[in-house]
Amino acid sequence: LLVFTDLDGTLLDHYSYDFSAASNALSSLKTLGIPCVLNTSKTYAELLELRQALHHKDPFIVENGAAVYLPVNIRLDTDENLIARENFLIKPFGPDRKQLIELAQAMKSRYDFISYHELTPEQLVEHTGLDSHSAELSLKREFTEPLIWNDSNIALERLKQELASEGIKLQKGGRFVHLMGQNCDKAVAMAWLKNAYQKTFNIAVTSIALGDGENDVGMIKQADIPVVVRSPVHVPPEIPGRNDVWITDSYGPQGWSEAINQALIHEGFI
Ligand code: 2M8
Ligand code: MG
Ligand code: MG
Repeated sequence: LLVFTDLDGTLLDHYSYDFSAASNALSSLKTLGIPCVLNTSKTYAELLELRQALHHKDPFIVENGAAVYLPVNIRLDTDENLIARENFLIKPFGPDRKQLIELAQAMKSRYDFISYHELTPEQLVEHTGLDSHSAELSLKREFTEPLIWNDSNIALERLKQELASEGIKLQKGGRFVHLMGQNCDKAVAMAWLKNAYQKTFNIAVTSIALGDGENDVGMIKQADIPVVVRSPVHVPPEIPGRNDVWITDSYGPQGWSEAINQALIHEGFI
């Protein structure tokens, strides 16, 4: 079993970013040796800190699928030249953020939004409820540029069409719309990593994916066990083509534990 999980609104509470309700289920995964891959909109800098708090040792995926980070001690068969950085090997999928910032600047006169690079840590704190240190870590982006979208949904659709021809997409997150590479997706990064595990251990891996938002739909759709974690702020997203989705009763980390425990029973671990 391989777990892929979103963070904000899923493993972390939407408002407080607290994960204590999921601690027991996280320990169960650790005890059973089941990798728990964090698959999030957050940055590498944010993940370094969060992983310490979570005692997390497994691979993780940053900025909405823009890059997979493999801890160097986890040897996976990937047949590719990965980039080495600190204690990790990186598989990037995304364009450089610089290109996205230039694009955002060029769009500025025609659409109403605030781009991440324009935000001060104080404004980000205000918008997200992150503490100021976490806000600074969130600003250290490498592959994506989140936007606070103040324009209409129609304008958003129009911009999506415009960007498609440039290989760029707009991905809705919990609070932001993320400007990013067309080929970057939580689902694509998940498939790459699942494949690496299967190749390395020469077994068919069962995957479970848990998420609460629109940016999680692709990864949930392709999981063997698809889980939508209930959100206190929006209705559960539709997972097209799946009629076997588990929707948790509880919100956020509480719902996450519920689903993990159910999956462990379902897969015969407990
Ligand atoms: C952003 O990500 C969330 C994910 O759903 C969003 O789009 O609202 C990112 O900027 C991330 O780095 C940050 O930690 C998070 C805080 O809510 O917001
Ligand atoms: Mg989320
Ligand atoms: Mg997220």
